[in-house]
Amino acid sequence: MSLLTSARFHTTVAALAQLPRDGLVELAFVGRSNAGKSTAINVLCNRKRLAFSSRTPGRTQALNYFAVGPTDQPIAYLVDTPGYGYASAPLETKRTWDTLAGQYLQARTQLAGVVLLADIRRQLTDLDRKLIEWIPSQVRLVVTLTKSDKLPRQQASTALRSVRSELQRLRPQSPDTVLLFSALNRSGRDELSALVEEWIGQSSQAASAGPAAVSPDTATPGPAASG
Ligand SMILES: Nc1nc2c(ncn2[C@@H]2O[C@H](COP(=O)(O)OP(=O)(O)OP(=O)(O)O)[C@@H](O)[C@H]2O)c(=O)[nH]1
Ligand SMILES: [Mg+2]
Repeated sequence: MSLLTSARFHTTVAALAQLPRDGLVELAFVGRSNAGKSTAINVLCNRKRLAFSSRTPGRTQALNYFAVGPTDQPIAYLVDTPGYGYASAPLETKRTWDTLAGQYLQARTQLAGVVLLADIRRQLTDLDRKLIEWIPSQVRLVVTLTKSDKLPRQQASTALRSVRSELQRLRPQSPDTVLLFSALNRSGRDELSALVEEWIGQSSQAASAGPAAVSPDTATPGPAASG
């Protein structure tokens, strides 16, 4: 049994003050609304409805925490975040994104890795680029091109190459990964879960025991503000 199949719901965080204070390593799943974040978590954890997915954009409005590891001693959290770039989202929703997900991403010290999901048919958008610029350089990043089942193989490979070179430009110092993913035919699942488990393994050993919190003062407005 892989580590990720032990995932269970832990908590929903609607405001920064509610963030867990146990210092466990966290991996965030981020991306545009409808990119496939919740679906990818379900696929990785081999569960149907652990994280809620929906055809309606903006389904996930808070940070949803899923614990992995032994029940009495979780070792890390997978964090499902609200999508950004939902065109018709009310201003209030966009503000919520900035003050919650945006600040979380920039300042959460126990954040070990970010899984950025992007629909392969759109590749990276301006909001994704802005988000990538925010990710601290020590935080690992994998860009996961979702819904690869929607494109012929050759077009998918072209998209993969183009996102790879773009990412290299955006984060020249970081050993980031780009991969193709499909929830429908499970392609990319093993690669992504191996990567996520590797990050958890490396970071949970290095993680400090003390509580850590994000400081709202250090954050700046996020992609949703302009999206
Ligand atoms: N064909 C196909 N559809 C997918 C794939 N991944 C997700 N979907 C569909 O895309 C829609 C959105 O998926 P979600 O997982 O809810 O997307 P999300 O990024 O969590 O969306 P928000 O929570 O609104 O930000 C759903 O209808 C999924 O079934 C995929 O790999 N292939
Ligand atoms: Mg979701």
